[in-house]
Amino acid sequence: MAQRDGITQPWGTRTPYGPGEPWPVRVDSHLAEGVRPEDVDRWVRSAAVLHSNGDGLDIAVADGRIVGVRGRADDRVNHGRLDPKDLFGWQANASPDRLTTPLVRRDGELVEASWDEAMALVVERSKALLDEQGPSALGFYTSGQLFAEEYYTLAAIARGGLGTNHLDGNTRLCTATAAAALKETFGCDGQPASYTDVDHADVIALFGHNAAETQSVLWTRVLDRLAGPNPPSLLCVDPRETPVARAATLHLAPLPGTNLALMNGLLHELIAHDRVDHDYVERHTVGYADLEKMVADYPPERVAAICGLSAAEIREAAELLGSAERLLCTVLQGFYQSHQAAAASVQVNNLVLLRGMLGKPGAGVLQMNGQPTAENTRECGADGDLTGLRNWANDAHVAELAKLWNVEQSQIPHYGPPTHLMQMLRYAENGTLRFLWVSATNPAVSLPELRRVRSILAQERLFLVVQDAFRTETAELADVVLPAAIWGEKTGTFTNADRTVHLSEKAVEPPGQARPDLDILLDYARRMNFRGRDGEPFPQWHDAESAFEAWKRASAGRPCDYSGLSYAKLRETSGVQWPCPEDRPDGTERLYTDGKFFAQPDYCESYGRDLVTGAPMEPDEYRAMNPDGKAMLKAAEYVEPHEPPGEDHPFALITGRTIHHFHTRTKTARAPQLQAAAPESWVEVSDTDAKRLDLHEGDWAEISTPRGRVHARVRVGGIREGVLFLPFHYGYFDTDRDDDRAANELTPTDWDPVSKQPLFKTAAAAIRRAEPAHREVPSADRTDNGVEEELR
Ligand SMILES: Nc1nc2c(c(=O)[nH]1)N[C@H]1C(S)=C(S)[C@@H](COP(=O)(O)OP(=O)(O)OC[C@H]3O[C@@H](n4cnc5c(=O)[nH]c(N)nc54)[C@H](O)[C@@H]3O)O[C@H]1N2
Ligand SMILES: Nc1nc2c(c(=O)[nH]1)N[C@H]1C(S)=C(S)[C@@H](COP(=O)(O)OP(=O)(O)OC[C@H]3O[C@@H](n4cnc5c(=O)[nH]c(N)nc54)[C@H](O)[C@@H]3O)O[C@H]1N2
Ligand SMILES: [Mo]
Repeated sequence: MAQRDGITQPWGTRTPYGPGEPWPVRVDSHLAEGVRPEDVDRWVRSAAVLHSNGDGLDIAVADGRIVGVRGRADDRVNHGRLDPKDLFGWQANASPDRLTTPLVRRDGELVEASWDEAMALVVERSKALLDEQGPSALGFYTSGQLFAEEYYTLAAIARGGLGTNHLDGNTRLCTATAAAALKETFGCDGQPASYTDVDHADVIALFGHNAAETQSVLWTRVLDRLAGPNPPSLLCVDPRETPVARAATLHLAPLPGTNLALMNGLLHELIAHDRVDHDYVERHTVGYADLEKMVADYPPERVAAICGLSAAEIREAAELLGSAERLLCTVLQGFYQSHQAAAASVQVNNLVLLRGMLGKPGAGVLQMNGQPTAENTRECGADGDLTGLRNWANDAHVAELAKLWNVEQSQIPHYGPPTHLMQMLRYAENGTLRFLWVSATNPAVSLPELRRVRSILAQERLFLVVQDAFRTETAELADVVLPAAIWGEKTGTFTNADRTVHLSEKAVEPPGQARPDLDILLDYARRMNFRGRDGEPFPQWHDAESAFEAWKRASAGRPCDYSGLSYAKLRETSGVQWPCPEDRPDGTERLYTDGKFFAQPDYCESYGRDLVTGAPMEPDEYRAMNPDGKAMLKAAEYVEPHEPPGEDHPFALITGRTIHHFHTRTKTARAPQLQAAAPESWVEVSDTDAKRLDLHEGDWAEISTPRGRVHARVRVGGIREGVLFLPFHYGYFDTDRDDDRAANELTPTDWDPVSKQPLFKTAAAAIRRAEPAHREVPSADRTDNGVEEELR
């Protein structure tokens, strides 16, 4: 068992292996200082929650407290390994500033209240609004970080109980584009490939995916392949020189927002050099002629000019992709949060289809997830999706769900498309949405154009409920704050980016009166007196395991079939991939191995959209285009980004992550090692730009866009000329500043027309040297003690 320094050696030591060999086991662990392995009373089964990788781990418990974690050697995802956030993030559970009682707003102040008082307020307001205006007055904004049981329950309550279609998850900011790209190509969500494909691939291409920092254990798997015999070649597409770029055989650094042009150029080259598996394309796809015609207009020279690359680089990349025998592609936020997000991501699907690289070891596409449980938000229908990856536009699917829930079909709103989050904000802004219940997300830091977000959430006429473990920037704006139990304090299941389901068991009691989200939701349902058609209390389940059993029934026969799983099975097997029907209890490693898709018109999750405008296709159109449910090659034309750099704002601003922090840092800033490793925000500037602007490493700079300005310390290098990068992790909770640090002060209110995912990686910005004026600035080399001081 290795107790490595997870901060200075984030990926640990190499355990090299060759193609087709099993990835060796390496068990990582971290115990609190002074705790020895023999002091641990119990090891409790769980998995990692600070990314989407799904690393299997056990929680160490001593004297009723969490005292550490240990990777599980037999887990199919991590073979024992843990990343820095896995190793240290658990300390946040015991943070002294956890929320321990409900809070309600009285005379402008949040004050402590009992559960009865707080829930009574929530229920009174819900009932009053239902009477006054009907269900469209109420909305829910949830997460990619709860458990499947909780999402399924929330979907049932919002749609089957209240009957509102204002329900979305922060998955809208995260993997809405992954889901959209899969629906457009395969007719349905569902990750085609498996992490085990890393073991077999000879070329791995990462599109806008900094896996080294964001899925560090998966990256360890890649590093171990690179260190072994016959290593794969790597292609990295990212405007920054990330650790992935540094390890890559070939690094393309396109201008932000030009992904679609680049993809069209790569497909152009594959077709021009006949790197197409015509037999596969003929048998399993529709749409080839249109795609061929579209990409004919994207020769390397034209694409090079759009993307700020050389034609030779594009040809070289196409050659690498075209000559691969086992090609694995991954896609993440560099595509999903950038201009023409879904259209560009779909072209990666097209790439693997053209090359016939699907459903066999080492070949396929991973349209990645980001959050630990984002897959569950989508499949349970706690976002804009219909429970069980069903199709909103197919009445038979809605009827199926009504039957499962034993409610009238008319109760489930399906008269129009479900409301996506950015639209809900608009409704709140203009006053038609008057109740918003936010669970496990921190929109006052994570949404674009924060000044606007704050003004919407702070409105008197909006009743804001915030359910969190900490008093976040969003909680500060709430009318009622509900204290939640978190990972390690409650039981439930969740599913990672390659469809692996884990059970996470309760290890310790939550602090004070904090309660599991599931209990809070069911309590609300009972107080609202929701009933099924036979008068029975709705939802018909009452705890985690009965919710899981109900969810299994809702998933049966759908692509995300859980019916062969049980808590008992998940206590035995460390990670099972869905679909997992009763006759295949060990799950399914890869989808589409038989060249059959979930795309049949009566079965598919979506009839698709126009990739440029986002206009939905009619059911009849879909049926005519794809009667046999094949994979769909969909083409799209590149159009210019909405906010290109110009005279006043000459830079392209992108935002993203660093290895040590998770999102708005509610957990990682409370883990001393992680906070000390990255205590303060920074801005990446290229060498050339830094010289020209007389900016030096460590200088303070002001970065501004038409929405606002922030200050950050300069880091010189690691990014292409003309581009700036800011991490989005830094809100205000551990500073005395109120509005000049968070990257989202700068980002625009704009979203992808297909997936409705906000574009966090497209903005025009300016930068200049400038000290932040009005406060003390923490230095970059704070010690652990300094960090703890700050949090108190
Ligand atoms: N350490 C850490 N790990 C995490 C998280 C975390 O907060 N911290 N969050 C988790 C979650 S929810 C998510 S969604 C994932 C996200 O994981 P990633 O998508 O890997 O992370 P990002 O840093 O958001 O973006 C990836 C890269 O996109 C590049 N990029 C920006 N604009 C463009 C563009 O126009 N084109 C291209 N090709 N690339 C571009 C950026 O330079 C950046 O390196 O990480 C998960 N894992
Ligand atoms: N500029 C910019 N903005 C971005 C991004 C970007 O790349 N750039 N990325 C976007 C992406 S991909 C994502 S996923 C979002 C993430 O944005 P958020 O979802 O706002 O980020 P988190 O900090 O993870 O917030 C989760 C909250 O849930 C709480 N929590 C944790 N566990 C539980 C639980 O079990 N129950 C309850 N009730 N609460 C819990 C945490 O304390 C925390 O406050 O940010 C998006 N915003
Ligand atoms: Mo995300």
